[in-house]
Amino acid sequence: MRLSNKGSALVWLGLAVTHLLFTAAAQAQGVSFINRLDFPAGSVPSCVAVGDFNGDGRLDLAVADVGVGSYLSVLLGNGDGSFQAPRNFPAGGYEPSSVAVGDFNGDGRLDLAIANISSNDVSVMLGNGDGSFQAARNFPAGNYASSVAVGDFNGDGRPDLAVAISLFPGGVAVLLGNGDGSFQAPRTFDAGNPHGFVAVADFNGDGLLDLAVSSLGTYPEYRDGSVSILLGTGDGSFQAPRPFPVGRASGSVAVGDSGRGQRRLRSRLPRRLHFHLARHRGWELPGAAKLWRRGR
Ligand SMILES: [Ca+2]
Ligand SMILES: [Ca+2]
Ligand SMILES: [Ca+2]
Repeated sequence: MRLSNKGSALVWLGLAVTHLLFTAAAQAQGVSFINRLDFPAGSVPSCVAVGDFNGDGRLDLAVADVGVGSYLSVLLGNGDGSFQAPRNFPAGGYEPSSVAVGDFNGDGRLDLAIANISSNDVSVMLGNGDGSFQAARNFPAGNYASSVAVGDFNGDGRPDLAVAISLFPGGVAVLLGNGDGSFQAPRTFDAGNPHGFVAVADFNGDGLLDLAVSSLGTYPEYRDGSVSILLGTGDGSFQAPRPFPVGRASGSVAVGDSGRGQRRLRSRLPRRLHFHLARHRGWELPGAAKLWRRGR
């Protein structure tokens, strides 16, 4: 039952995020989309990342599957908007909920980092450059590793990982990369309230990467959701979180240069990088409530 509830919440969340972001972008830019195309991608797809994993110049998809089996599915792109049947790889952890792309060993081939909620770690799958991936290697991250993002936080040219840690004591775990596909032990930074998603950008324009972490707010009402900004210092550490209230629960956060009609917090943030917030009702679902009640 727990798997089903969690999967439902994550899928609902993904759909809500996609709908809000694309609707806002379409309204702002006057664009439209062709009818959607559906492709199978595992039992409970929870997160998707994009990259050219076989080097044919066509973008492919990597999909974390939080369902039974804990797979990472790769759908090679045909270059015309369609994708081949998924090829499943063991994600290396239990209940992978998030996937991010980077070249973690510097061989020019894209690799994957996967946040595993129930094994509290990040698994790294090095790419072979042909669309396949080597067996996952795991690195501890923290309780309920729910989201992962990639950036070079200490400026050594090696990609690092930021992982949202959703259960006590919570925070954002930063795993500095060694450049060979391995990562150092996590260093966890306070990020405010319980939180589930992390995004990377330079929010204050100092050339150093910062973190944006969304928070659902406080159980059981979830009316005090927020997004916290953790400014990067450039050495792999981050300043104390600065929260920006967003009202009801904020489940996911993405970063973009805002345009008219898009949801943003322009008055509270410098420069032109703002948030696109996905506020949703998903956490009112019984399954979602159980998801976040766990461990309290
Ligand atoms: Ca490709
Ligand atoms: Ca690589
Ligand atoms: Ca680095």
